[in-house]
Amino acid sequence: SDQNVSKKNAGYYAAELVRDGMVVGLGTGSTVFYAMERLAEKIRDGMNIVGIPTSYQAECRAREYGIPLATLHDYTELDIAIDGADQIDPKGFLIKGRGAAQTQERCVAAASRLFVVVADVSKQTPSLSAPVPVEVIPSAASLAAKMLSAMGGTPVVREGVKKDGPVITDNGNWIIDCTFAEIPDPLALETDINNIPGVLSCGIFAEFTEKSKIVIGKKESAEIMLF
Ligand code: DER
Repeated sequence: SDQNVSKKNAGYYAAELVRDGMVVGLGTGSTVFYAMERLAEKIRDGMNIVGIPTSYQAECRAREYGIPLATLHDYTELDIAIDGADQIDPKGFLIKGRGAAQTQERCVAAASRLFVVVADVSKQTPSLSAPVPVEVIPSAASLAAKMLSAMGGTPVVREGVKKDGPVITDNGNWIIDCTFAEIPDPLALETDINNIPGVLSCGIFAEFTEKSKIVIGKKESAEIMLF
């Protein structure tokens, strides 16, 4: 499909930013898979890199592609991280977490000198409006939902599709998807949500814009988004 071609163009462009010897954060989701596909080719051509996965999905896919893996215990400073997004606003603020991996994604992004976001044009939006995924320890889910409501949100615990009951994250926690009518100050809302007792992290990524490169895949090419 056109969208897959656009995702591939974005992923392949991002993979070209990776140099021999780099430690690379590997994001979660379908767009990053294309970057991994290209990295696998470069590894077969002799490039040496180490990947730090952000989820079981990223880990499993990286192993399939033969990308050598390590953890944040081995490297607390990464050269580059490549990750996807669900929404991107004109200031480069993101909503992530459709894949429920935003907690480890945020750790890997924070550890990386360069944070490369790969997306197709459908992720660009004039203002962030998608539900904000919030990872919370199960015992605090009701308290967190109450506090999110007090912030003007509409919180819903994410239910499994092939599993009855709440989705359980790679870290053993629940996800609350919280919709806000508008998000005038993403950084402020991110900070407020992340400060709720029991919350591990939320899917608003507004703190990495200074070190971000946003790659927008199109049908014929990929372009760096200016913000
Ligand atoms: O869940 C995540 O944070 C993913 O990165 C997601 O936001 C992007 O997934 P996609 O590349 O499959 O759209």
